[in-house]
Amino acid sequence: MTAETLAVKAPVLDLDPFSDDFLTDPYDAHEQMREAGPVFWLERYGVYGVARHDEVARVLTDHGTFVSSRGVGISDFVKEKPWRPPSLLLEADPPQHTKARQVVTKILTVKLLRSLKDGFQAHADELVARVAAQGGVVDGVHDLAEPYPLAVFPDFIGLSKDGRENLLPYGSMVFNTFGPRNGHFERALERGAAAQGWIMEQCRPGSPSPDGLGAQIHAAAAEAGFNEEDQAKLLRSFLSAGVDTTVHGIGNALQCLAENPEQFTALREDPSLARAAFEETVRYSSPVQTFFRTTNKATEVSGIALPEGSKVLMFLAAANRDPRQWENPSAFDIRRKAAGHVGFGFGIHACLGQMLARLEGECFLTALARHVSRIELAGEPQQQLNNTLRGLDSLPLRLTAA
Ligand code: HEM
Ligand code: OVM
Repeated sequence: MTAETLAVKAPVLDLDPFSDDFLTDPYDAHEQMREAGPVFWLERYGVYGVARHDEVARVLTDHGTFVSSRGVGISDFVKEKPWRPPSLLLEADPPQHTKARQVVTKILTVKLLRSLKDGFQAHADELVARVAAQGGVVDGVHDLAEPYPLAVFPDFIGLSKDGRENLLPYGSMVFNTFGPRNGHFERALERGAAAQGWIMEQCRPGSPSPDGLGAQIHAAAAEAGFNEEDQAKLLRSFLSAGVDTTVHGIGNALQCLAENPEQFTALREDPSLARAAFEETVRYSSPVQTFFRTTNKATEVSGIALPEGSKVLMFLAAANRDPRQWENPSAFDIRRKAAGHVGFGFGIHACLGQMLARLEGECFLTALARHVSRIELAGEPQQQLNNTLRGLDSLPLRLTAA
């Protein structure tokens, strides 16, 4: 790389990726960003952005240069105190990250996930059959997408039966706080504050029931030499990232299937496509839209120089529809090979819960294929705006029972 190419300046964009207009319908802006160049400068926030699949993958892969320990939101932890003690997983670099990740990976085995399958499927069949039999208009979010993860995930962790209504507001707060201090950030903090006490209490070693995943995480962390505070912080990662993400994934899947009836027909004719349909939903709708990294030294991406201490915003959702990577990227096609999408991230921080998320998605969509013969929109879907997540507040549906 010569000095001249390194001197190339990134194109400047005045888009606000955290404005309501952008969050409501980001797709034209995504194209504008991909077309602007491999790297661009978002002047409103003083951060760089990458929106093409190649550059997003490149930044995710080079975790030695694009670090997570300075925060994966817009705030640089070197300059600003984080609003909560940093995650030992999401907001850590090797070697600390490696150690924390090993503790959890040892527990979340293929064998464990296999042991969950029958129970998860039974819950999904019961819920979907019951809601489909209701007749009339139902809400895909309130009646299906929220209740399903809430029926399986907290029991799996071993959380107390009381207070589970705190899980969604807490997750919504955490994901909003990766963005700037806009209305979404401030309102989420207000609403989430009440949930914090309950979440912290649930994370305390000794709090989760002894037969759940929570107690196993504490035990494995203790064995690896983590003190009680860090044992709690590991479980906190699950309660932060484990519910809103799958709720939005399932809600978005329902919307995609309602809007693309031929895709629902394909799923009905071959329910073994359920897992692929969920994967395509994660690509197409990207429940987690963005994450940041921070450069810990001067570097270069595709010929554009980035100084030390630059915040870089990775548009996972834009990469997942990059025409350089995908054929007909804006078509929802459950038969396509969606592998290679970055909806679960990539590299050392790739989603730790992706196998659990896929299991929930697969069981839910299998139940839908079994118990529903028609799924139609019965009104306008309402987006739930969040600085990081893409999902729905409400999805009016008319279901026909099979
Ligand atoms: C990491 C997305 C479900 C726990 C990530 C990352 C993404 C993501 C994009 C990468 C973060 C980064 O590179 O900085 C999703 C999506 C989900 C989902 C789209 C559902 C459809 C879950 C579930 C859990 C979970 C169910 C827990 C049970 C985590 C954790 C990390 C993570 C702990 C941090 C891993 C690390 O930094 O090593 N997720 N996630 N996620 N996810 Fe998920
Ligand atoms: C964590 C955490 C929080 C939010 C999201 C996430 C997507 C992880 O506390 O580790 O991954």
